[in-house]
Amino acid sequence: MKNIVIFGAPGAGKGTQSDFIVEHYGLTHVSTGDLLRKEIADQTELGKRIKSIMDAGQLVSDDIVIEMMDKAIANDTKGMLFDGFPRTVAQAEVLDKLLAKYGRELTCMVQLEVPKDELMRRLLERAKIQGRADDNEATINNRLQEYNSKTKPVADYYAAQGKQKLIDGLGTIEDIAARIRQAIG
Ligand code: B4P
Repeated sequence: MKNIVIFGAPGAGKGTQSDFIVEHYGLTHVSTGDLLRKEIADQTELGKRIKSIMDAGQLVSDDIVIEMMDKAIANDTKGMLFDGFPRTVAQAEVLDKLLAKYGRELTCMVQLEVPKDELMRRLLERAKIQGRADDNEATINNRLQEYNSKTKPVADYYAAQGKQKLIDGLGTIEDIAARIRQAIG
């Protein structure tokens, strides 16, 4: 059973490539961003608390996303693709413990590498199409800062475990999908 993390800066193509990976390997896709946006759309108590945090481009607290992930792993039988999680080293450490709790381990972490100007271009392009509240220049800059200070160290965590697969995230969506399949095997 494969359990894979897809990792990269905002706009690196995590959500986009997730569709190809879950289809190819028959995995359950879990996106913390999608789960959190659903809480906001449904106007739950949690959604009301996290809306301003996400609109500002900051990370939601570890406790909230960890609880969501525990439930998602408990309900899964196929193997999972984690999209947007872990985003801090604390989340990465908990993911290892949660997988062990359910008798699993992480297969690998796929890291999409994309330069900053291209990240900005993609997210501003998406803003025109989808109008996501956090896809504007000021918020994108905050998200990139959060990524550099809190999320980037997660890459070293997986490199130290020998589980990091570095992927060039520039090119057509299909070419990148093929590179990922080759790296995962
Ligand atoms: P996410 O939903 O994970 O948003 P994201 O980082 O922007 O990635 P996304 O998957 O949507 O975009 P993609 O790169 O595929 O997180 C949003 C917020 O939720 C965070 O800021 C945070 O507040 C909160 N959050 C989520 N997880 C959390 C956690 N674990 N802990 C704490 N807080 C958390 O694609 C971007 C665009 O690029 C798309 O429009 C796509 O069409 C385009 N694109 C993709 N590949 C391309 C290519 N090859 N060429 C050209 N364009 C491409």
